[in-house]
Amino acid sequence: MWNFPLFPEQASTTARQVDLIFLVELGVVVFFSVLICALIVFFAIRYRRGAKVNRDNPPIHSTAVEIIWVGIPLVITLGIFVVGTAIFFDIYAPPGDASRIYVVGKQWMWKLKHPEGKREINELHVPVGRPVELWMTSEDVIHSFYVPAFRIKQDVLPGRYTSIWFKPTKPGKYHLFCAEYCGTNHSRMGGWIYVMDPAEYEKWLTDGTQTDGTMAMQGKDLFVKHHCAGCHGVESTVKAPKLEGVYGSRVPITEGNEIQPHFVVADDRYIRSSILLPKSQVVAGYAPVMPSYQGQIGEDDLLTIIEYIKSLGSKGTRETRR
Ligand code: HEC
Ligand SMILES: [Cu+2]
Repeated sequence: MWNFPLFPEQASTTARQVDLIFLVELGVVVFFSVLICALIVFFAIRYRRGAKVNRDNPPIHSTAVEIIWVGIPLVITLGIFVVGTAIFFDIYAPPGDASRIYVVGKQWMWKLKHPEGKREINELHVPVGRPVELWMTSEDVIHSFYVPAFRIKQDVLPGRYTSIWFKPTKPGKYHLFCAEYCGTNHSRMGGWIYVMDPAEYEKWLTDGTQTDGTMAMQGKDLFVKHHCAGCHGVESTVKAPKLEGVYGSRVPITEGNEIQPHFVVADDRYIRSSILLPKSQVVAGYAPVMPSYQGQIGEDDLLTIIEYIKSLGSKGTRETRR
């Protein structure tokens, strides 16, 4: 715009949509404010005391006027509602080809992880023009992931996964903030998003000192380290479900005295709660012998283990193992 930055830069596809609806609303508000103020002034002058105007038979009812002043605002507000809702749904439904970045908020920093294994703190590198889904949770209190230039802001909650996505449109360096007061150093909980040229990004992603492999590979190590493999592994003598193909499948669950199982979809949230609260949803046909890992595995490692379980195959392949 001008040199006086009323708006942060527009650096994502969402930014354009959000600004569009904002400006339309602002325009509507300004238009009606000016119109109403002008009419007030006009009538105040025209019908001021002593003015020689005709005051006989003032109209006290006009159906036409009433229809107009209900109808026009109705159409305008419904229009804003429809467009706003469409944008809202769009912001929360990542496109199929979005790549995931895992985010853990923690007093007072952002920990970010790429599925390729690369870790970052308070910095995120992404390629331009490719949609990115942020899959987020908090290690402690409520935080909020806020990138003004992308016009995205999403609360990051302990004990829950939330997500939002963006598609950067311009290479550059953009501010990242925490937008939820989260304690003493809240104001310093921020960083930068680096939007890079795709080729440069590939280079950034693959060079470096980290050698512990992709997230799935790291997850496999954790799977062994926490003795999950002792029960879920191929050589296990414990009767535990194999995890190949579980991701995205429909899992039969029996609760309490239920005889007929009901089905739940094994998404990230299900797998997380399977690890932390295994007794809350016991797979039909198995004994509730899995120990709870609450307090023993951090959010970071949980995401990493889930990424490993995902890598074991998803939806559809599961039937073959039973
Ligand atoms: C003592 C043996 C044991 C250990 C150790 C164990 N599990 Fe389990 N796990 C089970 C059993 C038995 C079930 C099925 C009953 C249930 O749902 O609790 C299960 C269920 C699951 C499920 C749900 C599977 C499905 O088909 O829906 C997941 C996911 C899972 N475990 C992951 C893990 C992870 C990750 C670890 C390590 C952090 C782990 N388990 C450690 C025995 C174990
Ligand atoms: Cu915070």
